[in-house]
Amino acid sequence: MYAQLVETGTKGVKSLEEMSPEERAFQQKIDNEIKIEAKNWMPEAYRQTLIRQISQHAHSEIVGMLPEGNWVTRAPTLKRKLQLMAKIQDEAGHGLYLYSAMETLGADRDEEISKLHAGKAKYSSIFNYPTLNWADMGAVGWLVDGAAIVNQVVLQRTSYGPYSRAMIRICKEESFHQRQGYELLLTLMRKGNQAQKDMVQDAINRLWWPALMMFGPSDEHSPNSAQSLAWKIKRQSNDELRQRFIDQTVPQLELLGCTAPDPELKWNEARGHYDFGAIQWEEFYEVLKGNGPCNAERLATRRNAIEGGAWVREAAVAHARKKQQRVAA
Ligand code: FAQ
Repeated sequence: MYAQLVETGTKGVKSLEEMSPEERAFQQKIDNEIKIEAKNWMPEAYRQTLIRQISQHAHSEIVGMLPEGNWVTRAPTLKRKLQLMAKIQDEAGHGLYLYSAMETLGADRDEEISKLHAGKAKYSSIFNYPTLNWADMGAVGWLVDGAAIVNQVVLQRTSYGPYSRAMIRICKEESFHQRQGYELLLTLMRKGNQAQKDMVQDAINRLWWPALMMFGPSDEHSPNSAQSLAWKIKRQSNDELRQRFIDQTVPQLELLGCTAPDPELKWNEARGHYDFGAIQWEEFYEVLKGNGPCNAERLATRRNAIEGGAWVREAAVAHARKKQQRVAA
């Protein structure tokens, strides 16, 4: 991949001759699939790229708890409520592993979280959409976790060791999330009344396009991809992963008996892939700028959680100090 990127003169990617001896040794390690660990030398831009991506990923897991949190008190049965709560707790755990992986790069967790709360850090666009009916809980699991898995399965092979190891654990849990979401939708479609079936189609209509946007801008408009692919932080491009997600999701959509809100979605025998319609990138960039339907609400909820929980953290620190003093005495 690296040789290909250099050969094709991909923007911003240095050739081996242009590199310092340290950079060259680093790139050769990457090319030989040797993981980079926290104490190893790394180019500053590699460190910064990882801090950016891992912090955004961690913020996404934490903000991503909110659309589902909206339905915990209204889950239709005890079993569904337990499943939903378990899933949301898993997302919190993913956020914590990822913040820890980010800290191994020298980044400060509180600082990065402050950037999120100040509206300066990104998190996945998908979580700025509302969850309006119960079927959204199935569609989030199936489509949102489904898209997240396609992206994260390849990140298990990312070049930075702590990120790669976090991904291995996260992927196992995401796959349970995807299945519980799909099973929820199948139940509504197979055993539900017409109103429940309509809810499923409505949820798919609203979440389909935002799920495709999760993979990021198309390759030609993705400023970070070339260097991230050369460093094997990313292992496949945004468009390749988006296509894989569509190809594996459409048969599941058909099994549900639902349709996608895309009249151009069609199997292309010659390409061996599904063709699909144009993504509304203006909408994606508006969401990134903070103008999505729920951006303001999501950030306000996170800020309130931190401020409202301050007394708990203070009490925990005071308790720990007292305990330490007792041990020392
Ligand atoms: N939303 O040059 P690229 C989940 C930004 S986890 C917002 O292509 P890159 C689990 C990008 O940051 C979901 N911003 O960037 C769950 C960059 O901005 P910057 C999160 C986006 O990094 C399920 C700019 O656009 N997963 O769902 C988005 O090479 C259910 C240019 O883009 C990850 O974070 C977007 N969708 O590729 C939780 C996976 N796309 O920083 C709860 C790890 C792009 O230059 C419930 N991340 N941008 O100002 C990645 O694989 C990559 O960061 C990409 C973007 C592929 C997301």
